[in-house]
Amino acid sequence: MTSNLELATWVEQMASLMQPEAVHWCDGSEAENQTLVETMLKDGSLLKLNPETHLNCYLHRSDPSDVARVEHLTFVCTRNQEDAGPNNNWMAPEEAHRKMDALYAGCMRGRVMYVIPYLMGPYDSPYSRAGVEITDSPYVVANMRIMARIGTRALRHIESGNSFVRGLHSVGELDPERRFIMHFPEELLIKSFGSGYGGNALLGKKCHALRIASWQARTEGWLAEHMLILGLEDPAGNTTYVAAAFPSACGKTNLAMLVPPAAFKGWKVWTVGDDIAWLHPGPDGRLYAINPEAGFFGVAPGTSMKTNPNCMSTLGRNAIYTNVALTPDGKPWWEGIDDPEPEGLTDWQGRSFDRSQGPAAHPNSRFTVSAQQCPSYSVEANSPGGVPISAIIFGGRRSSVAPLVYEALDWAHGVFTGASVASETTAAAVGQVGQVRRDPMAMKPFCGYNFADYWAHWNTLGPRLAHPPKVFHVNWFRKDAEGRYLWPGFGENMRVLKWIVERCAGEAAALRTPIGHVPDLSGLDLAGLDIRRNTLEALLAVDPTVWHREMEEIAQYFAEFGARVPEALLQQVERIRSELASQLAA
Ligand code: OXD
Ligand code: MN
Repeated sequence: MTSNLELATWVEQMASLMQPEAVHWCDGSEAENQTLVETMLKDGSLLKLNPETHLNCYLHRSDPSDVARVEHLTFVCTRNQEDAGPNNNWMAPEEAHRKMDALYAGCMRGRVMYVIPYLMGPYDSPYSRAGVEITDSPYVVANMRIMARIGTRALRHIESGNSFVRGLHSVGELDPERRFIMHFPEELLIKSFGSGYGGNALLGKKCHALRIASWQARTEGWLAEHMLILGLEDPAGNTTYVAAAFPSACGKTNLAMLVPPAAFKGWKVWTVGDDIAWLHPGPDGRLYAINPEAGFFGVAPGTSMKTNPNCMSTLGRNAIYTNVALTPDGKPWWEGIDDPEPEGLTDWQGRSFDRSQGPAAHPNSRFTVSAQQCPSYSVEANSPGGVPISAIIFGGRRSSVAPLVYEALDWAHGVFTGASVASETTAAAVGQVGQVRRDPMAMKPFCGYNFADYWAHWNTLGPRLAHPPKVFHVNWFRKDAEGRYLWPGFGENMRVLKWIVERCAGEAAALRTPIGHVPDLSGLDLAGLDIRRNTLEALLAVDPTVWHREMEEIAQYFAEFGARVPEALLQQVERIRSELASQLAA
């Protein structure tokens, strides 16, 4: 099935371990997809949605115990435990292989083994990387077909001598007690068992494009990041590209597809990616970004014509919905969608909806859809050389502490700013929601090696760039004493993006604080926005007492990484602490 001996041998070995009934090499064609869809419609793992409103769209209901990434069951298996770092669960490679191979033995009896060659990144880009996922889930194949560039062309890429990441996946029996997602970065290998859910099963995404790629990026001098990429076009037609890292379910898809408010005539936002960016130093000393993915695997609840009209227009056809609710006329429905809750709703588990049993759509319910369908998809999104990044934005979900936006003083301070990001947890991962945790660069669940080494790697990158991006931090989620959001968010975030772009051009007023430059009250363009002055002051406030405590917590967090923490980060802690102390003493 392939002229690549290494690949052919591996597939043969895996087939003899897993003993499938048949082996199918995916070509990525429409005909193949139709056959898979038919199979899934027949066995009930897909339901056809109303073709009049949702042409070629399907609903999948996952096992109720398998609805999110399982961080506690996700491991990085390096020879040396220190290399995985305190930020990862670790298991010795031999033990992990033994465990996984025991689970894999005979696991595909009576099932088809699908072999999916895929490419992460645009065709013909020197930055793109190949992988091959072996899976027994037709649902995974159908999703991978949207999220990555799969099939014959990817296989040719591998056959022409390019290396590839190997990914093994079986849904097993979907038993939460027999579920593991293992990474072997030194072997460019992923082994996943027991889950059919997105990030655990679509191995091109988090497992390859973040965990394995971040490891490769460190050894090769680039960055693999949990970032959206967007282009901001001004009325004169100049486009500035920014990359922005936010933890899961904090609005990356909404920001990537933002529609500017009416007062911003002539401004446009172009979407390059909504979840992952691969960043490479370019020949001109700027940082260039590609989106390794080809589709969006977005969180459905909260998505509406008000919050994300571009996304809603993307979703009407050729989409797979997972764990959303179903209306009696066969349409997908979720909390926060425009249409009011209809009579006779079926919830995400296929039960007649009863509010006392929880929300109708699972809070981490998703859509999978091709980026090509997005009205704001950038013409540069498939550019082999990527787009030049002028600003990097870090963000978290903080109801207090962090101001709406601030700009780091320089690259080293920017790395500190990213490394100290904290955010309240969401439903994207199994576990308690709403807990503040440190999520450096929004990579806590995704960095495939020791965070201390990762920060050191970030530190080396800026000085290699003649024109490094400026670094910012934003927080759309600050609340008042009554728990109400201070900032309207969504399209209004354009005002913050504009300030960022102006700062990159050396314009826009700002005040220097110990944590960075915060907009002057006159610095943000508030035309057409009804916001009180005291609300704005509360949004932009940097309280030295609160930040003094925050710095304590950051210092404690860094201490968890021991002597490996870069000195440059500790110097930032000292500088900010001493500036805050002088403010408090004054
Ligand atoms: C995702 C996530 O699916 O971050 O993108 O959980
Ligand atoms: Mn994500």
